[in-house]
Amino acid sequence: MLRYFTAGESHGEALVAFLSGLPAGLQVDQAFIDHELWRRQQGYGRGGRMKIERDTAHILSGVRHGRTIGSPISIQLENRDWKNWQESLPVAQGDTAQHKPVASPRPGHADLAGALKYNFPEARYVLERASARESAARVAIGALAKIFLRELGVEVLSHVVAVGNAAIQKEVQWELIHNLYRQQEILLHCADREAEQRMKAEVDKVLKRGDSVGGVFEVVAHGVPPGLGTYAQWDERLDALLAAAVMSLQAVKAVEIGSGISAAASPGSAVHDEIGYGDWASFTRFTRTHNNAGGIEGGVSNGEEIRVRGYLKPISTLRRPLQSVDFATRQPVSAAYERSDVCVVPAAGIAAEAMVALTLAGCAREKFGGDSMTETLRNFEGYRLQLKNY
Ligand code: EPS
Repeated sequence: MLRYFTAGESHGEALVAFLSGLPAGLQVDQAFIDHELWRRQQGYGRGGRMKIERDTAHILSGVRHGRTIGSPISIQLENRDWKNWQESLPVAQGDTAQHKPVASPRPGHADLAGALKYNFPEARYVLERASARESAARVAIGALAKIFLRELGVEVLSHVVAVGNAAIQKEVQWELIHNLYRQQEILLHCADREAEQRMKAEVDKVLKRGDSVGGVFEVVAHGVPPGLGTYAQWDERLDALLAAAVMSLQAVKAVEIGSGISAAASPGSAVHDEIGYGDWASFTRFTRTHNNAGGIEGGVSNGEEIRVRGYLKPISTLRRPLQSVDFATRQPVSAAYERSDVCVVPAAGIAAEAMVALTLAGCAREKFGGDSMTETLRNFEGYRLQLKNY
């Protein structure tokens, strides 16, 4: 069973991520993990914080001589900004006069709900953990899930479909998404240059107004074998697992599998992917006319690409804040403002890649088992042979 967990606050000393359940003998590529962390930090519309941070994964356990040993893996990511917060957010009692309260909750943020829930007089501690900074820790262990999946021939990448009103209309093929991965610079992580410029204009527009903007990303998993997830039980359905995993990311408000949203308004004949039989592809001879199902039918992967979209609300910290209430006086005031990003759609897409990779890796661990990579790959090849009977 693959299990994972993160800890750490946005301006604390470090983030920590734990991943338990990978087989022994998997070669760990440190440079790949750091490159994934770099990808998450890119994108037009990020705030000043990204000038401070340069995330690198410090592996503390579970990897020896460059390979997993079957023990839990823990990874630490230093918060470089910590040096600016040591006095105001100490672990020990410290000097309370140095505390930096978040005096009025931001609409859309966890501030108010979190303060009410945990009995805090203001929202500083809420912000610290609710912050999307935490997604860096997920990306670090997501990179390990990707390294594992790569051994099974599965790759997981994302691209940006929309920023505000600027959207890419056509389906983007895997090759184009793969090309994006090789880029040295990430603007808005869109596979279409013209659409990307329109997206940039959307960011510029909100920047000028002191506002923020959301959007849509799509995660594509390529090379996924049929048979991951199951309809046998509600909480084992792959679509349900992916929806929860992607929805759990900060600011995601909706998740779509394949063309799920437009399918609701279309007749069945226009939605379902007709089945044919032809040349041997990587897993079967069965073919499809298109992939509206997003690679999942009945909660089971069907051998097509898995496509999951996440819909992001605009960032809730606004330079021109909305109306709120002062925690102390209960008087109407503007919501708190702290340095912030104005657009994080590309970064959220990278974090979602991690969540999709962790989910698929978990299902693959379930299906193929094994305590060492040798055993896991033998089981995987056995399944592949079994599929050849069709
Ligand atoms: C975030 C606010 C900003 C973002 C941060 C998420 O941080 P700060 O308040 O320190 O400027 O930059 O994102 C990250 C640090 C990151 O690594 O993605 C928030 O409140 O969610």
